[in-house]
Amino acid sequence: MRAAVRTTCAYCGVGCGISATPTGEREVTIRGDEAHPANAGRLCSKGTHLGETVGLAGRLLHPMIGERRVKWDKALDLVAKRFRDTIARHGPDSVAFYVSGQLLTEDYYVANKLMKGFIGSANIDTNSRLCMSSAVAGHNRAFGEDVVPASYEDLDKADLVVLVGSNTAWCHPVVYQRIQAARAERGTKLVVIDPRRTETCEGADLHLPLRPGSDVALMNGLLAWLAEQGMVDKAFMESHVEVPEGFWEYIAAGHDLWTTAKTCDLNPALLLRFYELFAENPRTVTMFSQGINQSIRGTDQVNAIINVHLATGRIGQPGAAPFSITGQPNAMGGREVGGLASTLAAHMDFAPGNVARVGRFWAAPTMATKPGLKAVDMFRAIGEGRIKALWVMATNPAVSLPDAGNVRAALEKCPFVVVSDVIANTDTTAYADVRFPAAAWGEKDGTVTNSERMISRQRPFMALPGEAKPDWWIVKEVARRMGQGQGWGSAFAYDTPADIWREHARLTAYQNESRYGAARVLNLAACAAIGNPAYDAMEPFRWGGTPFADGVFSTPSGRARMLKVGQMDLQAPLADWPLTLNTGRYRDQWHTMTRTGLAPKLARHREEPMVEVHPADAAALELKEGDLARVSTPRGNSTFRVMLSDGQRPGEIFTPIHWTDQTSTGGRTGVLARPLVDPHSGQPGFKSTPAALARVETEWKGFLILRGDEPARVPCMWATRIAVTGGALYEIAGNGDPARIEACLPKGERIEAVDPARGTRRVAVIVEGRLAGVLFVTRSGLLPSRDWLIGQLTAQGVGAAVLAARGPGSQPDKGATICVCFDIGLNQIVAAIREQALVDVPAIGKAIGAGTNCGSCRPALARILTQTHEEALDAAE
Ligand SMILES: Nc1nc2c(c(=O)[nH]1)N[C@H]1C(S)=C(S)[C@@H](COP(=O)(O)OP(=O)(O)OC[C@H]3O[C@@H](n4cnc5c(=O)[nH]c(N)nc54)[C@H](O)[C@@H]3O)O[C@H]1N2
Ligand SMILES: Nc1nc2c(c(=O)[nH]1)N[C@H]1C(S)=C(S)[C@@H](COP(=O)(O)OP(=O)(O)OC[C@H]3O[C@@H](n4cnc5c(=O)[nH]c(N)nc54)[C@H](O)[C@@H]3O)O[C@H]1N2
Ligand code: SF4
Ligand SMILES: [Mo]
Repeated sequence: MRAAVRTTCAYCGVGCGISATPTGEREVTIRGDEAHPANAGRLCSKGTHLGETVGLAGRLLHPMIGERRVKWDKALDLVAKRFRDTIARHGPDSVAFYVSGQLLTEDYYVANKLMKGFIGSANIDTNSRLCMSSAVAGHNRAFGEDVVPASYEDLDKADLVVLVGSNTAWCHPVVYQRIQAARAERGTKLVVIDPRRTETCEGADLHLPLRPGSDVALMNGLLAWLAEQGMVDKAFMESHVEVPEGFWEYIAAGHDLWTTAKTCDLNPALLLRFYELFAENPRTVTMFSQGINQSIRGTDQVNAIINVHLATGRIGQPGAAPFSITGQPNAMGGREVGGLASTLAAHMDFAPGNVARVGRFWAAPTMATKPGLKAVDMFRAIGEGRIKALWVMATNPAVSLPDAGNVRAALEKCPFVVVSDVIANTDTTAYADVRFPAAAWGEKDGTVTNSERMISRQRPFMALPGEAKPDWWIVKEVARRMGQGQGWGSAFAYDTPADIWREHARLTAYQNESRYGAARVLNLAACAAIGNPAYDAMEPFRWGGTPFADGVFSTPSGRARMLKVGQMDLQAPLADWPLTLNTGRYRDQWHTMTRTGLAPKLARHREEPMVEVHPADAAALELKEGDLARVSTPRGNSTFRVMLSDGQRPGEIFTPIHWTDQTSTGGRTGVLARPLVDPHSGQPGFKSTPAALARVETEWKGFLILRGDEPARVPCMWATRIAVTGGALYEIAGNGDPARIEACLPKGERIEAVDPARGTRRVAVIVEGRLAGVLFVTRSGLLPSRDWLIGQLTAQGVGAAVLAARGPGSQPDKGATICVCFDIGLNQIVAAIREQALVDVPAIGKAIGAGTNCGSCRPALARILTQTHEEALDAAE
């Protein structure tokens, strides 16, 4: 066994430290790093199961031109030539990079430098545009710099944590556990502000199920009430905050409790309880994410939150801060190097002094002098033919951008598309002229910055497979080729990530003093001369100390700014689109599933893409649990499995963002959202789209289980695929003769059973005593549990009994997996609660183990307990 390598999780912005011990060439044991301050050894379900995702299934291992495998030199030369020619003919703004918060800081830095300093355009934007850009714009407006003035330690010290538009229990589980620990240890109060009753609400003192998009009204209402109670910190405001003309008159008018409750569609007593909690607890952290950012008024929503913190002086103090929690592992690193089209580099914008300074530092021949196109505009420009060469790195825009149907049309039309990815076939690589095989997590080497500005190392513990190369290497090789004969060579002469890191650190410190204008908090001077061994051994550290602790902000006056922000008009439902579509994440999947989709254990929590519907809406539409239904919006439509949920507000439905053409014939949320964006940040309003819902009838339903990891195209209306141990499970439904599905089965010994009365057809294929594939279809009957059959994929001596779908002593259906670590399903948990009269979450843990490892399922266990007890009471009545 090799020594453990300390690295950082591949997924969310919590940035948990991981201790990875390789146990084979592509095998690793994953544990939480107890010495990492972000998680102190804890990991959530996704981090815990990273080991299941490091195999080579589906990996892109060689440079490809079209479907042809080529040498690196050939692919790099072609990309350099096509970009150079396009620029020569149509100018620098005719090319673009679309990058990602899943790049390392070093990768990001090189891509940004190439575009903004050498190509001379700022057409480099990142998927962080879809994620954090409203927070960035809000920070810049309020503080004069994009600084998150909070850390996880503030969560330990706060007396009140307010989660706004954040499903923390699922999306930042380790932070959620930290909040729950603070509740248990010191009675911290927790308020959740979200239109849906998510699992995050299970451990909260108060849930405000507000009308979507009414957050500005809520925050302004809070501010008006605080002002009325004399709770404004006048001394702090006078010394440290600029208040716009007429601000308090504006807040005082029309923001009383009753009007606010009406706008937000909230019970006034509930709202007042929140106001009182806020008043009682000066140590408040307000943590927000996509429910705030992903709105066409996202920036105003961010500033409405910051206003409240400035007015009460709850900033720069222990346990008091507005806290924008980031999504991706390196969303923050991208912001630090300037990877957004609207920023230049190192927290500098495009002011002429900054352009000149960065140009000097880079010795850049052709500096970009103005912001470039933001993601949605960039893809519009591609569709309109204004951008003619595009390079996509570490993101899947054919799935994740709004109006994804038109994004695909744009990619199709674009004369030259390059994609750097770790996976060979994604919805986006389908449009690539050139594919570059990038190094993946576990192979990559560099740094990431988490939500609280903590920089940590990602370290490799596996060799690069095939011909894969780090993203920074690919970019600098293209840069060197593009610059041939123009003297750019020395600007991209990096040998190691440490070379890039030092340069980035030097740039953050370069002329970063108040005599050059307001000094920037981001200053990594201490790292500017770090040696290679020290870089390798670098411990996690947070930059910026406690920002704004001295009340000095990064604006020219040194004062923070309050902004007069108003509630947007909330539209009444439209006749053709009577519902509102909200979109977001599942607990055990990451984005477009290229990674989490490889882990059988993570697949069983939610096996299919579902549309969550309030029971009253479902009744009106004659929809039952488990039906298929089509969600349509002005931009497109897609099919989902119906899931009834009284945690939805009536009139609102929710779909997940994870499914793609690789994993399902339906369930694509990206095609539904409109390309409408916030005017300041350009961030799309993903959380609110007018929609309609209708049942989709199918004549039969069934499932298909296939051994091996080669994906099959199943010719029917509905087919979704998940990884299972030893193969894949497809849930299917359709019309016409289901016999055609048998074409998906492999060749081998075939056994079948047909029941014409129920229209049931069961076919199994056995190869050398092992199950190779099985198809179950029924028109009116029930389908058996898949669990036992899946187990047969890895069993020996399988025979005709397989058609009975259960063996001697086989267990009843476990139900959807709730506890991933111990593979415990809903039905097993309900049975344990009933049979052993369990009363709380620890009791469930003691009885059957659920929730005792990573803890991600504890909120779900709490909910199952309540529901099971309620059902028992109902049954007793
Ligand atoms: N399991 C998992 N975790 C992840 C990710 C993942 O894919 N899977 N992705 C990571 C990334 S990149 C990101 S950006 C984060 C996102 O993390 P979150 O922002 O927590 O996740 P979302 O599910 O997108 O949305 C959060 C909540 O906003 C609510 N919301 C919708 N409209 C409104 C509104 O008008 N007002 C308010 N107050 N709330 C509203 C939604 O109902 C939803 O519950 O998660 C990160 N962590
Ligand atoms: N409707 C709706 N849409 C949304 C959202 C929403 O809430 N609702 N959320 C938005 C948000 S916040 C986000 S962050 C985006 C996420 O959306 P995307 O960024 O499109 O999603 P990912 O699946 O993370 O895409 C990452 C890609 O990079 C590849 N990859 C992984 N590691 C590496 C690497 O090291 N190098 C390279 N070159 N490639 C790599 C993966 O295989 C994958 O293809 O989705 C956005 N879209
Ligand atoms: S909370 Fe989970 S996904 Fe996020 S960094 Fe930690 S282990 Fe990874
Ligand atoms: Mo994100």
